Amino acid sequence: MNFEKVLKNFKIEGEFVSCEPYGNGHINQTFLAVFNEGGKVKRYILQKINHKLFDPVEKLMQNIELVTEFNRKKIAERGGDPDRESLTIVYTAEGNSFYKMDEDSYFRVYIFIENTVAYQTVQNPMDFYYSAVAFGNFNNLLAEFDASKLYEILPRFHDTKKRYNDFLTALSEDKFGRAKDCQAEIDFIKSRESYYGKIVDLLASGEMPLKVTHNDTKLNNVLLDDKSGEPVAVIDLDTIMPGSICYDFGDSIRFGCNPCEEDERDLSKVNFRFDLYEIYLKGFLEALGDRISDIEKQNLAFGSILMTIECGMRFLADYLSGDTYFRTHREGQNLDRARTQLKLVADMEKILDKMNALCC
Ligand code: ADP
Ligand code: GN1
Ligand code: MG
Repeated sequence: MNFEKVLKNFKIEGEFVSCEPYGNGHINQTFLAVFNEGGKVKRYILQKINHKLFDPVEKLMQNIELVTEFNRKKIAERGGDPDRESLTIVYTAEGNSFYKMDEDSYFRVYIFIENTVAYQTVQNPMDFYYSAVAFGNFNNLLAEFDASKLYEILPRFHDTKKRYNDFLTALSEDKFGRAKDCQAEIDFIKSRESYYGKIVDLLASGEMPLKVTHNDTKLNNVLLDDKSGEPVAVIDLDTIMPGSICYDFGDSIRFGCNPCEEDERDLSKVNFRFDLYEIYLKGFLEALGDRISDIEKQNLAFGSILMTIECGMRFLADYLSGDTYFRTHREGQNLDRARTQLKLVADMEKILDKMNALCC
């Protein structure tokens, strides 16, 4: 790819130096672009947007513009620094928030937020605590955002009943004859069917409030200060949509309470970290204050199980379908990812009462 040519379309000063793959996202392609501006190094994040998923890209970017504008205003009102605490979109010369090179290539650019770090696994429990504070505060900010302005770019994203039906379809098609390699995992998912409607049904009945949520609250979607460790910015805003706070909480737990990488093959190392659960819960509840209802609190622990098994069935469905959704770098990677998730579910099920006791 000719990155220099792509980047020329954006309002960036200085000379192009380099552009390399960056980060660990499974959906978009992320690159770190470096420019020399009068002797000073300026860095940017360039992303090739997965336009087949995020369709239409115009609406995706409209959501991100609305949310970042709203957040930047709020951050400034609080005396914060919007350029550091929020994503900053770099516009094209024509003033667009993305650049369409051809039918298959859509790009966007953000200013790189310097002196921060995004972790793949928890290194220090305080990092996880601060990520909880960051996501809890982000939920607070979104609570004031007018949901009707948002376009639901991935409808029914965390509708676990729908995810389960998609999984069953992938299984019945078994396009690559892979189901025989993962019968235990298939049985595990099938035997927990009673879980899948719990939160969607509470939302549908109005018993649980529908909020605007981030929906992809992995630890690597928050930037922490590389010296103090304190939260700086919540990033990766593609999935901001109506949802439940239990989704945001649960997805953070799914990712952060795993001491290993998401695709660890040695499952003896994948042991759910209750100590980290406790720390995350503390930070999240502190940040939310009274902006969380009893029914939401009562479902935080279950939501962690649900988000983890949902992700497990999504990885497994993708394995069965030939790895077309989550990017893979080796054979069997989506199956390995599914297995880590199911191991974490089994661990959490054993201590659900203990997890619940912390917040109810
Ligand atoms: P994906 O959707 O592929 O997960 P992200 O938007 O999360 O992409 O970006 C991938 C990684 O790039 C992040 O985990 C983070 O390390 C880094 N990153 C993204 N945006 C910024 C930014 N504005 N400043 C600094 N780092 C960033
Ligand atoms: C994807 O894009 P990324 O890597 O932040 C996925 C999430 C999954 C996650 C699993 C839009 O997130 O839903 O939980 O992988 N994002 C989308 O790691 O499907
Ligand atoms: Mg990300």
